[in-house]
Parts: sequence; C-alpha cells; structure tokens
Amino acid sequence: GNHHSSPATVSVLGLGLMGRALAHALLRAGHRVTVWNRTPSKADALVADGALLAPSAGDALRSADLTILCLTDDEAVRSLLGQDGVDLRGTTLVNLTSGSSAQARETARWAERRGARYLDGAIMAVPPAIGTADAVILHSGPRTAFEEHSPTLAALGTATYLGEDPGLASLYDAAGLTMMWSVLNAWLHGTAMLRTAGVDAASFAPFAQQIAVGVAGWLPGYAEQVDGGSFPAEVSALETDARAMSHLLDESEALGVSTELPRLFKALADRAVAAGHGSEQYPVLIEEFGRPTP
Ligand code: FVH
Repeated sequence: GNHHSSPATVSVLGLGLMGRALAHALLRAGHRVTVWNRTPSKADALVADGALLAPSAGDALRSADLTILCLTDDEAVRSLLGQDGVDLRGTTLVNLTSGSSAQARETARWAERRGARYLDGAIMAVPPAIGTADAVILHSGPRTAFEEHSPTLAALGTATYLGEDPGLASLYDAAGLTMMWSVLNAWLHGTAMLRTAGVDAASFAPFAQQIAVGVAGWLPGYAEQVDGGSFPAEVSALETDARAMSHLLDESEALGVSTELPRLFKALADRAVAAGHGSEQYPVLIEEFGRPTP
C-alpha cells in the first residue's frame, strides 16, 4: 500500500476510450502511472504524457499500489489476469469494467482466491468527463480498500462507496441506466405524439423537463411507502392511473405513433388492479416489478 505521502503509483490495464481517459486523469493528478494495453500503440500519447508502458500486464501490476482495470468485459479481465506471469498476491484491483452484479461477485471471488483485494466500480460517465466532479464512479467491495485508495480514485471523478457486496456498483449502474432510458424513451414518446400536431421537440422539451423534475421530487416519499410496504392513496389511486393509461393507449393508436410504452404501462397497472390494488398509490406496482414477467 501507499503509506508515504507522495502520490501513489497506479497501473491502468486497458487503454480503450475509457482506459485512456482514466490514465490521463491520473497523470494530470500527479500520480506515477504505468499502463498496459493488448495493442501497445494505444499507449503512445500517454507515454508522451509521462506514463510508463509495461511490457506485460504482470509487470504493470507488480509496480503499482493500485491497479485499475478497464477492459471490454469481465471475461477479458479474467483471461488477462489468469495468464502465467500475472501474480495477484498483495495487489489491489479496481475493476471499472462494465458487467452484471453476478459477474462482479464472481470476479471478486476469482481475484480474492488469487490473493488480490478487489474493489468493483461502475463509471456513470463518458470519457471526456473523467477527471471532473461530474464523473460519478460507484464502488463496492471492502471498505478498507476504498478508504485506503479514495485519494487516488478521487482523481478520476466523484468516487462513491456503496457497500461491501462487490455486486452493488453494477446493480446501481443497471438501476441508473433503467432510470435514464425510461426518461429518454418517455420523452421520445411524448415528442412523437406532439409532432403529429406540428409541435417540435424544442417546444415540448421545457415542459418535459418540468414533468421529469416534478416526478423525481416524489421519489423519496414513494420510497418510504415501498420500504414500509403500505401504499395509502394520498394523491390518487392506481385505478385512476389505469384509466388514464387506457386514454394514453387510445390516443397513441389514434395518432398512429408507437403504442409499446402505453401498452407496457397498462399491462402493469391492469395486473395490479386485477390483484386488488386499485385503491392504493402508484408505488404498489413495486410488487409487479419484483417478480419475473408472467
Ligand atoms: N466508453 C464509455 O463511455 C463507457 C462509459 C461507461 C463505462 N464503459 C465501460 O468501460 C469499459 C471499457 O470501455 P471502452 O469504451 O474503453 O471500450 P474500448 O474502447 O472498446 O476498449 C476496450 C479495451 O479492452 C481491451 N480488451 C478487450 N478484450 C481484451 C482481452 N481479451 N485482453 C486484453 N485486453 C482486451 C481492448 O484492448 P485493445 O483492443 O486496445 O488491444 C481495449 O483496451 C467497458 O466495460 C465499458 O462498458 C465505457
């Protein structure tokens, strides 16, 4: 571990679009950076910027207090680190490769069996944001590993620790993506409906933004209902929403736009109403989301 005050020596394995951004941010923060990539030419600009190019992944690991992995997927991570000459004993790995929570837990076990400390991470940002506070990077795994290396991880963006289960960062990443795509798809559906009446996207956007921010404001109160398991209808009952969903479906059909989203909304609500939850508040639908789709 890096016990002296000077910036840590960090190695970065994987110099794709994201890996290069990570390595450049570490250099800018004054760290000694060793890099390795399967295709060495991708290291050229980093070497010109002061990084050290290791001849092998094993060499890169050996020299570092902390090794950051940013490959295509966890399969690539395990095949790379499983090669001869790669000794994981005593290293701390921070895996910023995207993957499922099951893959993160499996890679954590795989790495710990080989003597490494393993911190998983999920980057909620694109390469240009790396090194700024806008780049939220979620971490899960041993709290001691996060705390020991958080000064270094802070060079990449806003490092957020979620808990000891290594699968948490991937789960939050997936939940964040479902929020992002839901808002974008809903906005596109609304835009498509309004365009049939000649209203352009720019005209709808401020209204759409206002709705998105308003609904976001409900989440903490609704979360209390979900955690408490009780959904008293304070502002509206699910059966009122279900009726409005039928209207949205009729409207979408009449306008000749896609009906996939309204059908999805209606199917969920109708199932919950059929199960007797029509007089409860919208978050009662958590029960539909918490089981495999019939
Ligand atoms: N780019 C982004 O905006 C997203 C933001 C959110 C997080 N993702 C995840 O970051 C991982 C890397 O993504 P990337 O965009 O850097 O991907 P590429 O530019 O395609 O680089 C892939 C690197 O992986 C190396 N690689 C692939 N397979 C192997 C292997 N079997 N052995 C060794 N290295 C391997 C590849 O090497 P090379 O092709 O240059 O030789 C690249 O260095 C990813 O999980 C995103 O989901 C980025």
